[in-house]
Amino acid sequence: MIWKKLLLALTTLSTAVIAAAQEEPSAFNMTRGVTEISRDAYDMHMLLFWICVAIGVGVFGVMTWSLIRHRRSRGAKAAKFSENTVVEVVWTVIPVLILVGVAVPATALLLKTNAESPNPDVVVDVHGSQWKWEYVYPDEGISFFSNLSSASRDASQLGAKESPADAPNYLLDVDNPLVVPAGKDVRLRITSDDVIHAWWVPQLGFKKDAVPGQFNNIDVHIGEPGTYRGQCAELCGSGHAYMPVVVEAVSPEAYTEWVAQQKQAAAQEAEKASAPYSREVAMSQGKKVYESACASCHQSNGQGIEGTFPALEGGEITTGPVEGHLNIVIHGSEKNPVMQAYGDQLSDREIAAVVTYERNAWSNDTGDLVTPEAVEAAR
Ligand code: HEC
Ligand SMILES: [Cu+2]
Repeated sequence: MIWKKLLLALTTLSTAVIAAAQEEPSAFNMTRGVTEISRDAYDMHMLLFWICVAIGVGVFGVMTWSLIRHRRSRGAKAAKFSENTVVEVVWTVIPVLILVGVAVPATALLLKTNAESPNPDVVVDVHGSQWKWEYVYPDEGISFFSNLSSASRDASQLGAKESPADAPNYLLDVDNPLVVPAGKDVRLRITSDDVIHAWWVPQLGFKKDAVPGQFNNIDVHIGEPGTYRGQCAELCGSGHAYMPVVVEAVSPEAYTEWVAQQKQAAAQEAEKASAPYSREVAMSQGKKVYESACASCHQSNGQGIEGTFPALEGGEITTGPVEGHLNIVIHGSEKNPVMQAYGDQLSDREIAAVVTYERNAWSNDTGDLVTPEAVEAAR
């Protein structure tokens, strides 16, 4: 047993050493990351690691040597003294010196982590919300929700056809990643719309709480283009595992192009949203709202999740009187706060569209066309 443990410890140690020497990602060590902060944190970690190794080797070396050298069979006699001022001073002073010596660079790094650049190139507001992230680019006028990818969502269902192993980057993939330019200063202003979440991407080297009513700022400078994945790191409710973070760092040129595309798409959306309201427009707009705001719980196929989220296909409310349907979407559920009030999050037209969609999608065929005026009246 003890040999197995020792062997395991030795293997772990040697892997860490080799990985450190080669700077390759290791299954045992923390990641070196892609930002200056994460690399500094990694270097600090390795420095402390080697200090601990040196202390460990020193202490256990002396202990082992003493045990062997002063064994009874060699005729060793125990010294009989209590209290030794010199020894006590030494074993107090040395650890204090080590701790202070470590605290100084660690504090300096902590301060550096929180330093804000005077002129960030891009500002993004990150909103945690049960259970997705919303990214708002105030200067570009862009905003979108980042939901769990449908492949991960489907594979997470009880009795799903796909197994988690089939979903690429299971629970670490989203429909719309956060896009930022590589090589630029990006200010993330992290907040929450409901409970406390935390925005965490290991390779960026930090984890920041998303607290309602407050912005926690952090500056990120990603050197190399790439895709970096993380998760919500604060237990935030039953969907906590289903709100991953994906950051795509792209070249500044690709970023400019992406911004232009997003703006164009937003303009097209706005045009659609102001098109005369008809059944066809309502169904297409409603499907979009449904996929981004409702499908994470009620599922794209309207089946919900048994025992947790009610099915909307053939549901009592979705095929019953329009008033009841509008009421739960606008004001939320009285019985279960997980079904939020969408009255403040969606416009009259969006609510009208999504309710129309739910009443006519899948096998629901009430034939109702719910109008924005009806929503306004029901508020
Ligand atoms: C976070 C998960 C979640 C999201 C997102 C969500 N719902 Fe719900 N929804 C629920 C839960 C839970 C209930 C059951 C509430 C109850 O028991 O009173 C519910 C109930 C409903 C019902 C009543 C169904 C019935 O037969 O009882 C409707 C209609 C509905 N939601 C529509 C929507 C719409 C429209 C959206 C998107 C704008 C949405 N929901 C988003 C969790 C969610
Ligand atoms: Cu969360």
